[in-house]
Amino acid sequence: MPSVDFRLLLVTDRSQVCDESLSAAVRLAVEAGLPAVQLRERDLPTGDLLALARTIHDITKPRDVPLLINDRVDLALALDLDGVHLRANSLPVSVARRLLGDHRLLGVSTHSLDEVRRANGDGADYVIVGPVFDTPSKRAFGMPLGLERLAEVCRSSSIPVFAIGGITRERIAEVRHAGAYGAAMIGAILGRLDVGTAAAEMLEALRSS
Ligand code: 3NM
Repeated sequence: MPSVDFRLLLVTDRSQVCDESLSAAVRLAVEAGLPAVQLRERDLPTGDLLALARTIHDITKPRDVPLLINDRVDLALALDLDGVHLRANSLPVSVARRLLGDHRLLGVSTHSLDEVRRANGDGADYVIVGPVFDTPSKRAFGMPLGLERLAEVCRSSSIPVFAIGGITRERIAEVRHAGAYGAAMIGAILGRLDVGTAAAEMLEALRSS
């Protein structure tokens, strides 16, 4: 089984990048020490997504930074990526695992205790739990979980839990205190003009939490 040896996961959204291209922003973050990337560009046609994934993989691979891709088991296999991140209505974990093998990471997005327990039972390597705090893209799904629910979820998960949704440098200590293994984020890194500095700040917050 691959190990989840990173505590910070950058989830991509190219629409949030300020100045440069997504791949240029990822390069800055990786050069600043970012340890893992989840490519999540759900609106891109397959050919464009393949090309983007290849460009980003050329940045991450030489630095041994795992690159995971949302949902697309086919592209993970085609490009020999490090793993796949599944949504609730993606392929079941067991099916994805059969296709991907044991040497690739398999993560699952979860939004409740039940979903976290299921992902544990199904053999996922890690879960992302959220939204923990308010975040614009998830308002349609109702109230954020908050820190107490996060703590409850963390207590019942034996695989690493990454908190997502409105995570900032200041909130990293709070989610770690609640039991999260790590943090996943978009805006706090990609939304900054100084992407590299932002990534370094998040890493420092994780190290000191
Ligand atoms: N998934 P930011 S919240 C992509 O709750 C995503 O599953 C979430 O963006 C979930 O770090 C979220 O800018 C958005 O708040 C994360």
